[in-house]
Amino acid sequence: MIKNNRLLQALDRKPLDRPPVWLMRQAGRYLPEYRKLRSQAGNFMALCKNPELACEVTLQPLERFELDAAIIFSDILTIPDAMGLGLFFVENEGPQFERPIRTEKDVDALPVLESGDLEYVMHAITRTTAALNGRVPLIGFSGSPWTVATYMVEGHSTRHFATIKKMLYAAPHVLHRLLDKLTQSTIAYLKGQVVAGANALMIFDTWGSVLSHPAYQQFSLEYMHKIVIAVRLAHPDIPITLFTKGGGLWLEDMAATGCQALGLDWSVDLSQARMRVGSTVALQGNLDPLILLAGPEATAQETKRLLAEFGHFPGHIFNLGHGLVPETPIESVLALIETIQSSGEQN
Ligand code: 1CP
Repeated sequence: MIKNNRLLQALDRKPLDRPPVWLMRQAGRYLPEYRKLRSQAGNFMALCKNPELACEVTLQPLERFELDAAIIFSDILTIPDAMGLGLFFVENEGPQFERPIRTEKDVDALPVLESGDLEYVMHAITRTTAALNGRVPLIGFSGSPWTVATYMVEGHSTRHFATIKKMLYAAPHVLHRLLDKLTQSTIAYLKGQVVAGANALMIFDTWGSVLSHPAYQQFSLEYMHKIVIAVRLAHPDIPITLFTKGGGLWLEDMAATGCQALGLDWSVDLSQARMRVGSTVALQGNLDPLILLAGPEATAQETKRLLAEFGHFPGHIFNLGHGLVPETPIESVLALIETIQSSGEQN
């Protein structure tokens, strides 16, 4: 039984006195207690792979702020790591793979995962739901097959996406085969997260917007659609949020997948988005995370503007348009949360 089920009600588009609030990357480097635990663990992946520490990190932001949800501390790259690509993180450079995927042979050799291949994530979820004891819901997540594939094919973070786009245009069947294996693995992974105790799911499609209109439909959306259908078939009540960063032009298409909510980045006008899709899905977003660098007052003001922009309609989950950055002042996060909390008292 979940005591604060504001998030689940908003996902169900039930009327509420104020929107629920949680923040992408709410656990992370802007928190000194996170940095301390990460240095104790040695590195980021060691933290993810230790269920006890992953649970502790997940709960850290909830000790400081009155958040309405927890998101399990993990990463979208756990899948390629478990597929054997040799994931490692270089400080200030992000993720890298020892063995990127470049050829049809590489794709053929990749295994399709079962949830047992990522047991440490399932253990972290079980442990965290026990520790939360119904205080707030726990969100599980994965990357979209396309976004995860960009890292697997490029071998690291990229700005140009030249290697994977060459594969997309020159050998589309190879990319489809890779996306298919990732989709099957992601379905098993997300279903496993629900069985382990996740109360809602989110699919992060950070790099969908680098695709052309038809390529987005074929290489990103279609695979997220398959995931939504398969996960909901196994777990009809689990709400799924799709987030394509920069995907504002495709909101209707995303809503048509049967998902329960869309994540919006800051380029989208909330009231327009609500008019386009608001009666079919809930909307999550969309404060520019960098406004928090301007301090608590600027953050509170912009938060109020967004609350007014959405209006007092059901189906709003307050969040950022992308993750908190390490330089974020903690006072700005506090100001954001307090502004949302007090908006409920005024209603
Ligand atoms: O301590 C550190 O230095 C590691 C920084 C870090 C953190 C805190 C990474 C490495 N991953 C995470 C956690 C994480 N990643 C979560 C935890 C839950 C939360 O609090 O939100 C989630 C949901 C993710 C998802 C993720 N990882 C995405 C999708 C969302 C997004 O931010 O766009 C992506 C693209 C990744 C890959 C990744 N992992 C880490 C980094 C620095 C990156 C991005 C690299 C890049 O920009 O290409």
